[in-house]
Amino acid sequence: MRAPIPSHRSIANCCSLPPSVVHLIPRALSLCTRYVNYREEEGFITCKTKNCKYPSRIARKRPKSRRALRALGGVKASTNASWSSFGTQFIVLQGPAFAPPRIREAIWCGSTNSSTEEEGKELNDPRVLTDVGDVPVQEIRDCGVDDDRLMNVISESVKLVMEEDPLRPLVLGGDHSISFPVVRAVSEKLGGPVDILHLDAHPDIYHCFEGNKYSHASSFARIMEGGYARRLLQVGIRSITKEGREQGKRFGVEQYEMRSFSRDRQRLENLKLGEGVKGVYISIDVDCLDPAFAPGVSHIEPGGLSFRNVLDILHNLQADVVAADVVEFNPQRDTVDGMTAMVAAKLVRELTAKISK
Ligand SMILES: [Mn+2]
Repeated sequence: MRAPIPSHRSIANCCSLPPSVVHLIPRALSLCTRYVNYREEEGFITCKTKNCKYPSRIARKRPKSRRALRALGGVKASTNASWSSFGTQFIVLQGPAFAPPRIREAIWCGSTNSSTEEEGKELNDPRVLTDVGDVPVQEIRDCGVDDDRLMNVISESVKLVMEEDPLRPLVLGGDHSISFPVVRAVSEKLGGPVDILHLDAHPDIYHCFEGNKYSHASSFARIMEGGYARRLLQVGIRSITKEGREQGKRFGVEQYEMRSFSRDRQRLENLKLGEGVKGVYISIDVDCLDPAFAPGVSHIEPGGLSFRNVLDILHNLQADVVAADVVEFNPQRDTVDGMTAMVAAKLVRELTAKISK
């Protein structure tokens, strides 16, 4: 049975979207229609918190995989929802918006196989990875939707994915500002805080950065204020200001700086997180890596982790990883042969192995 398709205007109205956004909805709707056809028992995409049809675009890129996943039943799988970054006044920072397609290409390119180092899982296996497409963040923003509502669109999109048990979100950025709405959604959906392992050259914990409380440099301040995380471990830090340290203290953040990495290394390679909370969230800013390994980032900061350091931390982590993000890869600054895209793709691949059961 096919569910009735709501009118564009009724969707815009019930989600309180401004008239300027209405023209985006036909495209979102056609994608919703595919979704509707697929989830016949559900009828249509529903935004439960607002009790309305959902305007966001969630495409079925691989419907056959989804069917197979459903048929297999009871398995845990990760899902890879990606979206473009937020606009910003700095041209160079718009680069991350172009990252998800490059990362997808690198994941499936023929020059490497699609199995993971951890546990030798196969990315072609729908129990391991299912791509649910993009949320058109930038397009919605370009229509004048304010940041609060944009954050809600992202959070609701993540919740929508999480409703499809056993899918767990693995989000591609974009810049680091997406971590706040994603972690918020994960915590709200699971009903409590998570522990966060955050790999980054920067703590991204400014109360407000250049007048923007949703800036890429403020996401973890919003997460901690909201009570969405119990523990926040920041690893790879090597560009931190006085405010960054003060905010870290204020929120009880465990900041592991690169200057003492050799001392902290053993502890970081034997982490056990998430006990007594709803699970563990991993946020990887590609600039946690030394630029020798990943030059394609917006904020180059020498003296970082090696790729193997990151894998050692991830592979040895004892945790139920419920969601993750990979952010800040900037294709505009990558090498001509797309080295950083391959690096980001491998991070996604290994995270996928970690998340899927
Ligand atoms: Mn960073």
